[in-house]
Amino acid sequence: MIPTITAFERSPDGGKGLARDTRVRWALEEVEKSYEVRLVSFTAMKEPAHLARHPFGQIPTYEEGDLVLFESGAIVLHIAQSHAGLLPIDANARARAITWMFAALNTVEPAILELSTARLMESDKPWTKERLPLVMNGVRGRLRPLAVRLGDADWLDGPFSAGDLMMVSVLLRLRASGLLDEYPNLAAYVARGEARPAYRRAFAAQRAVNAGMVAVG
Ligand code: GTB
Repeated sequence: MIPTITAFERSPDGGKGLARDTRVRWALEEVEKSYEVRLVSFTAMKEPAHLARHPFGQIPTYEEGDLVLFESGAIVLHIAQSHAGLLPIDANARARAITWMFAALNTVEPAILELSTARLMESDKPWTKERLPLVMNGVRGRLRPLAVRLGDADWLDGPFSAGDLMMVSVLLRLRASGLLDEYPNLAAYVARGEARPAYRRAFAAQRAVNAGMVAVG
């Protein structure tokens, strides 16, 4: 069965791949599963038909037969658990890969989101000049230990896994801030993720939807 995901009809980033449908597309590409995309406008996202798929009126969602999922982490985990290639067979290694998915979403992404909010939504506020360095240090507080743990390995725990897919997807959002460049091994890690053929196909697919649109990020 071919799943259908939802994505922005017009992504505010103009096709830089920063919206969360990209990580779902990437997971599907890694496991070589075809998919269809339903593009939704900001208005349609808040209408009953989409709210039935996603209670918070957001993208991405995932539909496959009777199954309807929301939350990019849950969707990527479902794809990884139901296809070979994104999670190790060994139970302990599998649990560790899932741990890295949660670390990306619960420990690293919140600090990065705070920075995006400060840079994009609060840039005109009088207190942003003072607050921004604190928020940037908050991100460094996550990147530093991550860089130490990664060391000179290619991936976080053995072969590439859904944990890396999620961590790279989260770190990608830092590019414009320059913070990633302070940690050369993390910058190389992200570049390795982006160089994967599956990521390139996912990026190209979302880019094809958004090409020519004006970016905000
Ligand atoms: N926790 C949820 C998940 O992981 O799936 C969060 C989903 C989410 O934030 N979705 C966003 C959305 O639908 C799109 S990805 N927003 C519309 C709304 O809430 O009304 C977040 C996002 C949006 C835009 C950019 N950008 O332009 O750079 C980057 C990321």
